[in-house]
Amino acid sequence: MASAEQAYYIGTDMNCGGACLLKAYIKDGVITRMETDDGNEPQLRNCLRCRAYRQRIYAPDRLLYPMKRIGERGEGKFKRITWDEALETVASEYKRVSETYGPSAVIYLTNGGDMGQVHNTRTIVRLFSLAGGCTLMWGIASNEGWMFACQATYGYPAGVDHRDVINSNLAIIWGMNPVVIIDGCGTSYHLALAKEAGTKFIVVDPRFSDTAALLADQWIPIKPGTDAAALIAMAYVMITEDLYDKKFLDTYTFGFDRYKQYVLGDEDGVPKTPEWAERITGIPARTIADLAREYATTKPAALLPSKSPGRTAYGEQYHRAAFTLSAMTGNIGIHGGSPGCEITQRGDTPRPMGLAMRTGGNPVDAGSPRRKDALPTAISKGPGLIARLHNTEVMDAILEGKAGGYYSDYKMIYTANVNYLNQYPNVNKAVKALKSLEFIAIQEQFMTSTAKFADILLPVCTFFERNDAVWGAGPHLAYQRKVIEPLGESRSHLDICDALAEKMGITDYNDKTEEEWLEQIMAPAVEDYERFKETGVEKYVGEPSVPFKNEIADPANFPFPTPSGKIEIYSQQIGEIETPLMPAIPKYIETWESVNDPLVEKYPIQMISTHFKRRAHSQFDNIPWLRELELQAAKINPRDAEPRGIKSGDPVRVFNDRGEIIIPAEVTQRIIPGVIDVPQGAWYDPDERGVDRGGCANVLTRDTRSPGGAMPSNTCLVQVEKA
Ligand SMILES: Nc1nc2c(c(=O)[nH]1)N[C@H]1C(S)=C(S)[C@@H](COP(=O)(O)OP(=O)(O)OC[C@H]3O[C@@H](n4cnc5c(=O)[nH]c(N)nc54)[C@H](O)[C@@H]3O)O[C@H]1N2
Ligand SMILES: Nc1nc2c(c(=O)[nH]1)N[C@H]1C(S)=C(S)[C@@H](COP(=O)(O)OP(=O)(O)OC[C@H]3O[C@@H](n4cnc5c(=O)[nH]c(N)nc54)[C@H](O)[C@@H]3O)O[C@H]1N2
Ligand SMILES: [Mo]
Repeated sequence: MASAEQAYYIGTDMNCGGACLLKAYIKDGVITRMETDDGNEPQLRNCLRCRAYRQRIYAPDRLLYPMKRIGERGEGKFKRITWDEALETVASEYKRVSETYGPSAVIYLTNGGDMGQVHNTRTIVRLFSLAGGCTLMWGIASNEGWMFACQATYGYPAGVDHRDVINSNLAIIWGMNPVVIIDGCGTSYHLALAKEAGTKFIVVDPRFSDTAALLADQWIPIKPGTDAAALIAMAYVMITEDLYDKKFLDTYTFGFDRYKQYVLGDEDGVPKTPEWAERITGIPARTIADLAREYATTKPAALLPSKSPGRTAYGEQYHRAAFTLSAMTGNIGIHGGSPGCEITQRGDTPRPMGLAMRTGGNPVDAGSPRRKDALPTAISKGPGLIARLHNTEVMDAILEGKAGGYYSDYKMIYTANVNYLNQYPNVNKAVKALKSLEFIAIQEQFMTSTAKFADILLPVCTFFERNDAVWGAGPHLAYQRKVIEPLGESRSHLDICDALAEKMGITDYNDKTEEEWLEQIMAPAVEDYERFKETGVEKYVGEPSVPFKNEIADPANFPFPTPSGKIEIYSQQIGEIETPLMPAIPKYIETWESVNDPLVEKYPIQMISTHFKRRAHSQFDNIPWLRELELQAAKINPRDAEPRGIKSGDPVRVFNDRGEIIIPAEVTQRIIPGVIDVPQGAWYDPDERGVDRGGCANVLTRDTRSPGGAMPSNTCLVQVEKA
């Protein structure tokens, strides 16, 4: 007999940071349709990607069985095998490689994927830690430049609560596009409420983004990678026109005088005037001066810089320059202000939770010396270890090993929750590196560009096929109810780890079931755990949080956790490791591959790679409903397109010394001349000449990091020609 249709609210999660609330209808063990939160305000509505998730779950190309490679690496030819054989192979390869070369020869690669409380990357770190260790990565692809800047300046990272922007009289949205990238569920809704309530919005972005279209009273276009210069020139205007908050600086900050000397040119003979910045940024000097005056004289005002301009060659300088301006205007620690940080769900969350599993301490980390250029007070010590590989240098390390100055020689990788080949710089180098390894195991849901290089493929299920919980920016906590059985032979993340632990002979890996873990984490975090499971969500409706509120209201009892106990405009920690490329005060440093690089003769166009509406990175690129929405195209200004004979829809070659892609052009006034946007995340799809027809931006990006650890994917010169 057919069962009745049932509906459940489910917290979503796929590496966009949204964690919004979906309503799934289930009949006879199948999801029949999906809607979004239609419950109490504030509703946590999904965007188009989650609303199309049904096609992702039931996609014909989902990986449903363990497989082993039968063709060449990268060819994508596989044969179905049993779980037993798959796990046995991974366990014995780990043993062989770690015994032959040492455990650091095994790299565990991971990133976003899903970020539940139970099924997450820690489970594998724990597994390999107990087995003897492995090499881990450091560097958050999204915002390591910001993390570094926060730790140096404030001592810890903090984000703005989107519900507080309504209290701002002026919001400066700097390189941020929440209408598309969500930035925590409900952000664009709260910004729209602020707009209706009279907040003025200024958007600084090389593109007339959807956010600019929706919110901006003024759009200020800027050349990529030059943001620090604009912010520093704004400081110049405030200083020379006496428009800054000296009392705030005296009370709460350290080292402003040194910054002032630099800004005025006492230090290097170059006053950082708006005219100086105009030549660098392309923003007219008058616009910079007006923006400085408006920001300095409107209170409260929120400078809201996103991470994207920080994903440039010296990205941390932009963040530190933004923090300094926020201090100069006294906008830190008050409602409607901002410390110059992005809007983030990692603001003052009402009831923070821990991820479930303790990693147990990774022996490879434990044996590692620290990097000289790591900040001593960084909260997480892992990133400061020499044994860790920066996320942009993994493939170089595989190719070069100890001979190239790396900590180890690398022979095996295990990946989960990452599509490394596609999402990290210099795909062509990565192809070579992956071909050179002895063993590759990939835990995946789809035959991604990275999965094609696997020796063993382990199919992992989606969050609809197991129980978990997520934590979101509503702010809210949401339950992820298992509403259908895992498809095919796919298994949950924790199940795979449990089974692998058994094969590896690790008996003390995990003493709890999924449900026990969940109850342990969630029961203390919610009012009534059973009700939470039933309703699927707990929403918080209190006052918006204010980052650094205590430090500003009561500095004697709440010093900033920096060496001086203050906001360090001059960072003493950076001062101790100072190199010209990592100055102790924020400075403008011209990027490599800038418009003044001699390379512009060959490659005159700056490429940025934005986060795309119809994907979460590479996830959803294969979903037909979403593909209908927008073409993967190189977005180019008519002034660059016309002399090249390029019209919208024409296939164009976008290339540099690192590689070449061919995709259609989209000729648009919505991007400034001299810049193209190739939205990141399209699936790498090389033709017989090795030219990528999928339009993967990372075929072109450079595999290196900023001194502070940012992944500089928005620093990249290319040429564009009609194909
Ligand atoms: N050029 C350029 N490159 C970029 C960026 C850029 O701006 N420009 N942005 C960078 C940023 S900020 C980030 S965060 C990274 C993202 O980089 P990734 O995290 O590698 O990107 P995803 O495409 O989300 O890849 C996650 C993969 O994990 C798989 N997966 C495995 N297990 C699970 C699971 O349990 N659940 C889910 N949902 N998926 C699973 C998914 O199928 C998918 O293939 O990309 C970075 N790369
Ligand atoms: N739809 C969708 N949403 C996502 C993701 C996704 O892949 N798809 N990924 C999620 C993740 S993990 C992350 S980290 C975030 C990323 O969030 P962001 O980093 O904020 O996203 P981007 O689209 O890279 O950039 C935002 C804006 O910055 C502009 N920009 C680029 N370079 C510069 C520059 O040098 N200066 C200035 N001023 N502006 C610049 C771009 O034109 C764009 O409009 O998005 C999250 N949300
Ligand atoms: Mo990210």
